This record gives sequence, structure tokens and C-alpha cells, in this order.
Amino acid sequence: MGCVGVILKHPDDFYPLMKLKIAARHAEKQIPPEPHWAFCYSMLHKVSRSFALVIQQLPTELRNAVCIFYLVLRALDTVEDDTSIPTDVKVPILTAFQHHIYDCDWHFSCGTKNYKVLMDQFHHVSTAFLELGKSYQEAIEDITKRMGAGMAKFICKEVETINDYDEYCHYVAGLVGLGLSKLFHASGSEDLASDYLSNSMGLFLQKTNIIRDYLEDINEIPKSRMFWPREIWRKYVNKLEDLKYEENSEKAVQCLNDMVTNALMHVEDCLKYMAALRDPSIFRFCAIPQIMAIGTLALCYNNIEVFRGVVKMRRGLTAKVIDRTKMMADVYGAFFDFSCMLKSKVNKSDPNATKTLSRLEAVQKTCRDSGVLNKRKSYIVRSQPRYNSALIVMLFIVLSILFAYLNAKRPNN
Ligand code: D9A
Repeated sequence: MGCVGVILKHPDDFYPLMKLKIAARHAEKQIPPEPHWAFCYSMLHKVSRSFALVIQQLPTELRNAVCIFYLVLRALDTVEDDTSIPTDVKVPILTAFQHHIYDCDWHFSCGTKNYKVLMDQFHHVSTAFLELGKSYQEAIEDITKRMGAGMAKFICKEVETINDYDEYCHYVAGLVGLGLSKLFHASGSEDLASDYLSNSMGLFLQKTNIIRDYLEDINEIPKSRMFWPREIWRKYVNKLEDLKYEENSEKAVQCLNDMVTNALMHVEDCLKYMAALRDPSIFRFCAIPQIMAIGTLALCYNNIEVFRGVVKMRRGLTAKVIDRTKMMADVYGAFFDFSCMLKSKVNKSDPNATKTLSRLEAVQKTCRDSGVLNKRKSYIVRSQPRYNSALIVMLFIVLSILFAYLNAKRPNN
């Protein structure tokens, strides 16, 4: 469906989408003048799109630290991901990465596209890193060291048990949560969150990505990447890749629902973590990805499309989440809505139905007990969109004008 089609189907996506587009153009103009910072911020925009906008609104000092942290993590990921690097070359790079960030002469060429540029010009990231405050540097160094070691460990090890799964996710995402909590604390705006809750923030996001990206990871060339724990999938199929074949559709969806149920375990910790935040910009920075995650799980649950192609939230829904997430009441509201949606998708005959439903009940109880679920706009879309023709005509006109305007002002035109 084209852009106009999507907007006709979801007319209320229009305003937040425009707002996001304008915010993105504004952010692109805010690139700092120093070449190393300019490199870091334009790289951030290239590799993360909407997330970069949320980083952009953090207080300056913290924003710089988060930007560097994000790029260091991306660089580590790029090394871990590049299957063309032999293990005996890769492991020492991963385990010494905490030293490389202090060394403006260090670089290692790998990855493709934007990631290749990031790796080739890594000296810009090191130069910027060295300008951060000591406490920010130490937090980034500590996490880089632990993550590199964890990644090295999992290069030769498969994700067998649910314990391995939690351990792998701890290294690649839980530690990001711990690191960010330290950066927030170093900025003086927040109390230091517990490692346990910080870890849960990362696990919930990472497990959602692993579920959503099943097909992309299994089809990875030259070698498929497998993150779904054997302890879960072996109840349904003999080989992880069997889930993508049509004859196994029923088992595949049951296995998927099992994975979603496992991820839901972290929701209450995440709500607790977010409820303790004080600074509104840090709060938004944390809450937006979490709402996107529960929305993605709601979309993926019981959905065979996960094994056929890409299942992603509509861009308009993302824009809506970014627009509407201001305080904890919005988070409880969103988690409540998406839990409702999930509940309505649970099939009594699913082997994990009872477990799934009880986790969803628990989430809804937490949201209700917060006492702030008031009248608010719902994220759940009516199945029968009722559009009125005058509105469509109006929208079409406004849309054309705005798009013409925005395109005309594009610098490369
Ligand atoms: C995050 Cl500094 C991530 N990851 C994310 C993004 O959110 C977390 C990577 C680096 C950093 C932060 C994040 C945000 C706020 C608070 C957090 C936190 O903890 C307290 O991390 C736990 O996904 C990657 C990991 C999950 C591996 C940690 C959100 C993000 N969204 C993408 C959307 C997508 O589909 O990937 O990056 C985007 O907007 O481009």
C-alpha cells in the first residue's frame, strides 16, 4: 500500500507522521560544527532513524555520552556480526575493544554500507569519547569490556537453554541497560537503578527483536544466525529452520507464542524501572522503545507472517508512540492497550494459553493499580475504519501541499 493509502486507512497517523518528519529535518540541521562530533551525529542519524530523534532531546552532556555509547555498541555489533572475519581474528578485537576506544589511531575495517564507514572512521568516535567526562568514559569502558567478553564467549557457543538465552541477551542488551543507568546517574538527573531492573529493560527489547527477526536471521548468508533457544523450539520442531516451512505452520505459531510468553516475563520489571525515572527527557528516551516492543509483540503473537516476511509496526504507529509518550500514565495506557490486543489473540487451544493469559492479566493489573488509566486515546485500531469522504478530500489536499513543500525544500533537489 502506498503512502496515501496508508494515511487514508489510518487518518489519525497523519498529524504525528508530519510532526516526526519536521522533527527529523530539524534534528538534521542541528549537527555540531566540530568534524568528529559532526561525524558521530550524522552516523547516529544514518543507523538509527527514529531512535536518533529521541536521543536528540536529552540534555547536551548526557546526549553526547549516549551518542558515543550507541556508536561504540554498533561498532562492537559490526565486528560480532561480520561472518567473514575468522574467529581467531575476531575474538581478540572483541575482548580488547575497551582499549580501542581510547586509541585515536585504532581502526579495523569490516561491515558494509554505513557500518563500514563507521569502522573505517572510528577515530572520530574515539576523539569524541576522549572529550566526555571521566564518569561517562568509565561507564562506557566497563560495559564495552564486559560485552566484548560475552560476545566472544557466544561466538563458539549455541543458545541451547533458556538460561543461555537470558545470558546472551544480557551481554548484548542487558549490559546496555546497565550502562545507560550509569550514564543517567553520572548526569546527576537520576538515582542509580538496580542492575536487575536495568538488565530487564534490555532483555525485553532484545527478545522482541529476536522474535521479530526470525526469518532474517535464519536466512542470513553465508551462515544462518540462531538465537531462539533450543529448549523452547525443540518442543515443536527438530530443527529451528523447520519453523519456516508451510507444513509446520501450526507448530511454528505455537513456538512463536511460547517465545512471546517468555518475553512478557520482563514487562513488570520494565514498568518498575520506568516508574522510577524523574527527568522527562530520560523518561521518554527509555519509554518509547519499550512501548514499541510491546506493540511489536502484540503484532507478532499468533502471526504466521513472522515466518514469511517482515512484521513491523506501521511507521504511523511509531510516530504516534513518539508523539504521545510524555509520562508514566501514557506508558501504563499503552501497555494496557497492547495487553488487551494480545489477550484477544490468545487461542484457548494454544499449549501456553494459560501461562500467556496469566502474564497478561498480571501486566494489566499493574497498569490498573497505577490508578492513572483514564480516558485517553487508544492505540488499538478499529477493525472497520469509518472514514468520511469530506475528510479524505481535505486530507488529500493538505497532504499534497505538504509533500510538495517538503520535497521542494530538500537540499539536494
Ligand atoms: C538502546 Cl544506547 C539500544 N537498543 C535499542 C534501542 O533502545 C535501547 C542500543 C543502544 C542504546 C540504547 C534503550 C533505550 C533506552 C533505555 C534503555 C535501552 O535501557 C535502559 O537499552 C536497553 O533497541 C538495542 C538493544 C536492544 C540491543 C539494547 C531502541 C532502538 N530502536 C530502533 C528500532 C528497531 O527496530 O531496532 O534502537 C530504532 O529506532 O532504530
